[in-house]
Amino acid sequence: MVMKKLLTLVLVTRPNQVLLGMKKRGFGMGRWNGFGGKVEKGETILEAAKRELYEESSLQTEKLNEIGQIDFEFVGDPQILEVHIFTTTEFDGDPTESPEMRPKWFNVKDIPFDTMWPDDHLWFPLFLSGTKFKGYFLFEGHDKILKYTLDKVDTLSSE
Ligand code: 8OG
Repeated sequence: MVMKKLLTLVLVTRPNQVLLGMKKRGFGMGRWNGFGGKVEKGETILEAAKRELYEESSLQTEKLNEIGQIDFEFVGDPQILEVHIFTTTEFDGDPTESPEMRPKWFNVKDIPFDTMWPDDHLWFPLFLSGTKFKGYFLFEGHDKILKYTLDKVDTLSSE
């Protein structure tokens, strides 16, 4: 039986820059990433995305746009991670380090793909050009992609 776990990921941008955080602990530790985490019981995906952004970066937003949805499968793990990816350009507050993340603005030309999840360089160009997408990645461990699909879409299921 396939079990799905819902996760969020928020990518905050300003002109020519994207805010990433260095993950200091847990899943994805040592990699730059957007801000996000598990959707908890009783909250919507959108509520979870806002909450996780605030908890991890101190930024608040009322305006998230869903840009992508990716399913991640790991060999030997029956649980599929269904990650809902959002962007925003409108936020309040200053990015602040949290126990989980150390935030930093990157120029879009200097995104540190070598220290990010290996799938990110494949779909970041879509996100950066405002193109909606759906993907599936099968990983062996956390470093090797065995196969994947990535497609542009007009709408996403939760819209
Ligand atoms: O709560 P936790 O920090 O474990 O949530 C994991 C976060 O990592 C969540 O925001 C979703 C995100 N994430 C994955 N896989 C990948 C990936 O391959 N690339 C990127 N950029 N983010 C990922 O779970």
